[in-house]
Amino acid sequence: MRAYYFDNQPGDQRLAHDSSRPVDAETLKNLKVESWHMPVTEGFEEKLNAIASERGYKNRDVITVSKEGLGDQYEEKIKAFYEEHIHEDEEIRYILSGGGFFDVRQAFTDAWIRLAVSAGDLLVIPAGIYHRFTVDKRNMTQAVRLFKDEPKWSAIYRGAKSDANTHRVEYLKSVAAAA
Ligand code: KMT
Ligand code: NI
Repeated sequence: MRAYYFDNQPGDQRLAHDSSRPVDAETLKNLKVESWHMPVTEGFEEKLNAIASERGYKNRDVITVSKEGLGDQYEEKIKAFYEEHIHEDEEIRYILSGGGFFDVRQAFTDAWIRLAVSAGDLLVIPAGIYHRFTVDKRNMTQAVRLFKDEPKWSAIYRGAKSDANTHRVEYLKSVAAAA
């Protein structure tokens, strides 16, 4: 997984938007973003199961973010995923095929960091971090999504309410020391 600062230029969200300023592992660690790479062919399920049980994630599904995969819901989902939001749980995704971009906000600077994911990338982003997602030029991301309880996607879009959300407040506290 490659990480770099988003270039903040207008234009197609599926383009790389690479500012040419890389983001190092230390910076991601400080933001509590974790990632691993494990080829889709090599017993990835064991690692995924371990992470799921360690973190108390009981359910999972497979989403195919593409025109074919989402059908009538395609436009709506593409828009919803790219609108800045938080979750009250960690977002855990394992990419099976295709790829895309997870953009996460750096705490305090509010800079966008773009995480370019492809098959084999396992990404954990913390509860309370502002982020968004888009497919890339391949127009297809197939991913395993882990859920703590029911396999239901629920997001809180950025605004006064999300800023005051306890998971947001706790997240900011937890990263403050490293900032
Ligand atoms: C999210 O919450 O940003 C998503 O679930 C994105 C789609 S998973 C490839
Ligand atoms: Ni999300």
